[in-house]
This record gives sequence, C-alpha cells and structure tokens, in this order.
Amino acid sequence: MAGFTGLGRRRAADPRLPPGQYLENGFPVLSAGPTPNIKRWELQIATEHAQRSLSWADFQALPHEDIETDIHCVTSWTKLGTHWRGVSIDTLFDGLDTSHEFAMATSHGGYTTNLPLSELRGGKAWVVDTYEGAPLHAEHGGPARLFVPGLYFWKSAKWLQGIQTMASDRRGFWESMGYHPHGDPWKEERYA
Ligand SMILES: Nc1nc2c(c(=O)[nH]1)N[C@H]1C(S)=C(S)[C@@H](COP(=O)(O)O)O[C@H]1N2
Ligand SMILES: [Mo]
Repeated sequence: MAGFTGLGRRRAADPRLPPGQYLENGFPVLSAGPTPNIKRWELQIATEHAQRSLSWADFQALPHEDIETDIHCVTSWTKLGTHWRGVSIDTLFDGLDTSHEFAMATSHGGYTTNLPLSELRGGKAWVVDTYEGAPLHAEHGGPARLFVPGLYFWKSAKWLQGIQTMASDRRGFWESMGYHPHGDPWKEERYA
C-alpha cells in the first residue's frame, strides 16, 4: 500500500528542514553584484529621532554574542548548526526609541532589504563579524553583515552599511523584484 511504502522516506526528512528546503553542507555564495571594496567601515543606525554612527572600533567594543542556528535560503538550501558571533540589534538600538514598525537595511554596493522591526529586535537579529570562529569572509558579507536567521537568508544583508527605521513598509532589492516582503521559511513566504 502506498501509505506504508512512503513511511520510510517521510521518517528520513529532517524536522529542522522547513518545507521545500534541502540540506546543504557547503556554503554557497549568492551575491547580486560584485563584492564591494570597503575602505572605511562605518555602521549607521537611524530612527525618526536620532542617528548613531559606529566606527569599527566602536562596534568591536560592544558586547558580542555567540549564535548557533540554522540558515535557510529562498533558493531552497538549508544549512544546519552554523556558528556566528556578533552584536545584537537590541544592543545597537539601545537607548534609541522609535514609533516606527519597519526598517530598511542598506549595504555597501547598494543592496537593500526591508524587515519589520519586530524581526530585528527581541534577540532575533545580529550584526555578525565571525563565522565558524574566523573573521567573516568578504564574499559572505565581511567585515560584517546583518544576520536574521528566522527569515530567508536574503534578509541577511551582506556588507551592512546601515539600518534605517521606517513609518511604513517599503520594498528592498529582492522584494521589489517579487520576493515576499516578510520571508518566513516555515510559512514558505518565498514570493509575494
Ligand atoms: N549586500 C548583499 N547582501 C546579500 C545579498 C546580496 O546580493 N548583496 N544576497 C542575499 C541573498 S539572496 C542570500 S541567499 C544571502 C547569501 O549569503 P551568502 O552569500 O553568505 O551565502 O545573502 C543575502 N544578502
Ligand atoms: Mo538568496
């Protein structure tokens, strides 16, 4: 009977794999443009009230956290148990108040991606500078990238330059090409 023959295959599926994803052991590089040459790194955090600018030394002086988590790319690969280190967005926004509910992340090179602020705060997102114990490779967004593992990986802007809060949602680079404005892998929010 079909129901029984399918059982083994179903048991083999890893429960950590969101729907439609496959396990990837390598680490693919997905960049919409060339790896930018960043001469002077600076991170801008801005709300409707204030702007904060961090040099590399300022950023390094902030408390870093270790993160072990899975990552999910909209092109269907998932990597399990990856290790990162970085500064939480809560720390970067500490003392800045905002009534905005959305944010745009902007990268060196012009890439943008929009996120609800609720997906960036509350221990869900970081600016990471370390991957598997080593400085983050330039092709993966080094010296530092946004890291939002709860959403598809296109939201994790490489070569992060700034985060600007917004009163209403606008679309970033892939979102304006038809990717989902939110991007939850467990809901398969791939395309709008
Ligand atoms: N600045 C920038 N960030 C980016 C991208 C990009 O093209 N430019 N690609 C996104 C996409 S679609 C994915 S899947 C991941 C890929 O990250 P990786 O190259 O480290 O695997 O980065 C995201 N962040
Ligand atoms: Mo992607």
